[in-house]
Amino acid sequence: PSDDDGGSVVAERKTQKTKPPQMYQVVMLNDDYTPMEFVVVVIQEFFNKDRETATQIMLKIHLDGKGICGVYSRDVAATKVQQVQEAARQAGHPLQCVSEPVE
Ligand code: TYC
Repeated sequence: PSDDDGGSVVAERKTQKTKPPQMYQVVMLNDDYTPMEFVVVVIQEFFNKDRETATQIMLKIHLDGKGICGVYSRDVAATKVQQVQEAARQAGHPLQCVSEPVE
């Protein structure tokens, strides 16, 4: 028995075949009812931000109407949106977030 594959060699690609995957930003939307503290906790919990960063993002959303909480592959972004929607639903807050392709 031997590890030798018999000498076959897979040619190295000289040009890149695949593009990097489309990334999606998860955008949180402002509303008049969701408590600031709830938004900060959600951003910390689901977007892995420290409290200071989460507070800055929340205030940006509050002032600008929306803000990016993170950028992920399509599936991960969709999961984040679902997690936020479920947490908001459970708490009875109207907090909304969407995912959209970057660029
Ligand atoms: N505007 C809300 C308030 O004044 C706070 C808030 C911030 C709500 C961000 C949603 O995504 C949001 N209580």
